[in-house]
Amino acid sequence: MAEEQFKAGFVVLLGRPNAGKSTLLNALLKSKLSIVSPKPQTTRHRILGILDGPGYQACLVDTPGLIENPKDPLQNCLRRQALGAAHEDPDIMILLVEPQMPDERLRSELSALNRSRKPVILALNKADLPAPAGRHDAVLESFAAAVKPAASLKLSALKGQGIEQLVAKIVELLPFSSPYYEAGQYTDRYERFFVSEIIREQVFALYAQEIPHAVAIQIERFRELPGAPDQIDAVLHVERETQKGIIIGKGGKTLRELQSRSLQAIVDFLGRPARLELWVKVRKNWRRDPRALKEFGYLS
Ligand SMILES: Nc1nc2c(ncn2[C@@H]2O[C@H](COP(=O)(O)OP(=O)(O)OP(=O)(O)O)[C@@H](O)[C@H]2O)c(=O)[nH]1
Ligand SMILES: [Mg+2]
Repeated sequence: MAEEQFKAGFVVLLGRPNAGKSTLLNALLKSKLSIVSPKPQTTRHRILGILDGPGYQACLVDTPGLIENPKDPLQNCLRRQALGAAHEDPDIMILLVEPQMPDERLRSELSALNRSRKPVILALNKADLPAPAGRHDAVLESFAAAVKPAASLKLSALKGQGIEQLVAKIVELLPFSSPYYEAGQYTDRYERFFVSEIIREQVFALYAQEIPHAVAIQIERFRELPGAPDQIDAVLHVERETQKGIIIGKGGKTLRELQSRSLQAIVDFLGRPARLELWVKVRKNWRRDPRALKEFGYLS
């Protein structure tokens, strides 16, 4: 294809925590790249997933949910990451909303965000869930009035409904450009990052309430050994002794469960055998500690 006909650009996914941004990224890529949980504030970094198709390359950026009122420095970091992605002048913004969102503030925030007037695709996610008649259209209309989208659509990232239409819209709106990444490159992050995210996803699945939000993970060692399983050592940092006790569980039972679930998911991801050891350490109030936030990769 002649270079001037190729389309490529950056497409940022924005929305409130829990709107389904990471589920949508995975659905667009037809592969699990970003972790998902029923709890808000799951994603803590921007995550790039590269979607190559005939004549186009869409560089999709998952973001942490836009938190309205950050309550600690970690939440501040998450909010800044999402806003930063919007301010870096993406070619397209996908604004993902939910049927239940009574989001006056989000509407005005988002219309203010789009200073460069790049095309916005307004997408109502979770359209598979029952809602009162007319609710979906009403939500779309109220956001459309604020953000003046180039396109509005309904979809279900979970069920894969409306994804093809969304891809078609993205391709239509992408600018003409040569690709940004080599064909076949799938993301810009290393295995180490995904391994820590896989463990974090299992933490979300296994522990209740606030616990997952109090956990940060560092991969201390990731050794690839010829002819032997990879050796991965990960530290789970928690904020208090009591949380450490909960993570470990009676007689170490819960931590063993976490280790075995995480290892299974890591081996599936890597496609090769691995060994995984987990340690739990207390890093007092790390969510409020700029040094810790920096160390754990949340603050640059
Ligand atoms: N019913 C339904 N549930 C969905 C859909 N998309 C996502 N979910 C669920 O919504 C929850 C949140 O999904 P995520 O993809 O983690 O949401 P997120 O916007 O990335 O959340 P943060 O990372 O916390 O900002 C999960 O339980 C998903 O399974 C959908 O189309 N329909
Ligand atoms: Mg997410």
